[in-house]
Amino acid sequence: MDRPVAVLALPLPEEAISRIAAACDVRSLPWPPSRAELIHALAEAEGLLVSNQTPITADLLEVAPRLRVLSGFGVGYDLFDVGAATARGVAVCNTPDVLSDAVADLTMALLLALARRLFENAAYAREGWPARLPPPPLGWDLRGKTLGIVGMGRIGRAVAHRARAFGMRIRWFDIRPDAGDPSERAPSLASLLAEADAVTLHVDLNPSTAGLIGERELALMKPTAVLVNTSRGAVVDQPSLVAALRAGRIAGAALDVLETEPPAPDDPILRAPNVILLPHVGSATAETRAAMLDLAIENLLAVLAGRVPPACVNPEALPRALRR
Ligand code: 8YV
Repeated sequence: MDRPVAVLALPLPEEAISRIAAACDVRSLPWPPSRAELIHALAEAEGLLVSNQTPITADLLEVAPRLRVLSGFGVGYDLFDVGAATARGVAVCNTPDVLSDAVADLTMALLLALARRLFENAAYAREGWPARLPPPPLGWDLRGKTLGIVGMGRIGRAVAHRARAFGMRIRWFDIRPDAGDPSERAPSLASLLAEADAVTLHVDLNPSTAGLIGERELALMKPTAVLVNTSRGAVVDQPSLVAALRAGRIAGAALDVLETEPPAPDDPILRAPNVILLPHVGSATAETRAAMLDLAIENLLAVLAGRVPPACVNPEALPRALRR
C-alpha cells in the first residue's frame, strides 16, 4: 500500500523526522515556509504538520485535495480556517493540556514582575544602584489582592491554582458559567474588571473575543490595576491599551502576545510606558515544547493510520478524515 505523504512545515529535530518517516513519505519545507512552497507541497499532502503561527486559509485547503489532517503545533488554532477544513473532511488537531503549566507559570512570572517592578529594579541594579537616581517605587504584595481571570479553561484554572497559593483572591469570568469554582465566579466581565487588582486573559481568539478588552473595559479597571496577556494579542484592542497606559488609566501591562507579531518597528506599543513585552514565549520550555511536538506528531500519525487522534478540534470531520 502507498505510504501517505506528510508535509512538515516547521523546523523539527532529526528524531521527530525519523519517527514520521517510519510511517510516511516525508516532504520537509524550509522555515518559514513561503505560500508558494506550501501550495506546491499541499498538492499531494495527506498530512500537514505546521506551526499554529502559519495561517492555513480556505484557499490553501482548496489546493490540498488529498489532505486528511492538519496537525498544528500549539493549542491555539485561530490562524486555521477550521470551517473550511471541516467542509473538506480535514481533521484539525492541536496540542492542549501539555502547555497549560508552562503558560500559567509565565503568567505568574509576569504578574510578579509587574508587582515587584522587576525590570525597573534590575535596570537600576545594573546601573550600580546610583545614588544620583531615586530607586524604583515600592512594589505590592500579591497576598490579599484580587486576580481577575478572563477565560477559565485549562490555562485559566492552572493560573488560579497558582494564584491561590500566593494568597490571592480569585474572580473568574467565562461564557461557560460552570467553568470554575462557583464561589469565585464574577457575575459579569464588567464586575470582574472593576474589582480586580490584576486582570489576566486566557480566552482563545475567535470572533467573539477579538477586541474583548477595549477602551470601555480598560476604563472599568482600577487605575492601580495591571493587565497580563498570555493568550492572543488581538483579544486586547492595542491602540486603546497604549492610550490607557499613556494616560495612566491603568498602572501597567505585561504582554507575551501582540496584535501583530513581530511588531512593526514603529508600533506604538514598543514605546508605551509601564509595559513589559515578551516575544510569545508562553510555551517556550524544553519539556513543554517536547511534549507539544510529541502530541502534534501523534495527532498526525493517528489520522494517517485511520485512528482517532488524541486532540482534534473538529471531531465532526473525523468520519471522512479517517475513512479515506
Ligand atoms: C505558540 C501558543 O504557538 O500553543 C499556542 O497556542 O500560543 C504557543 O504555544 C508556540 O509558539 C508554538 O508555535
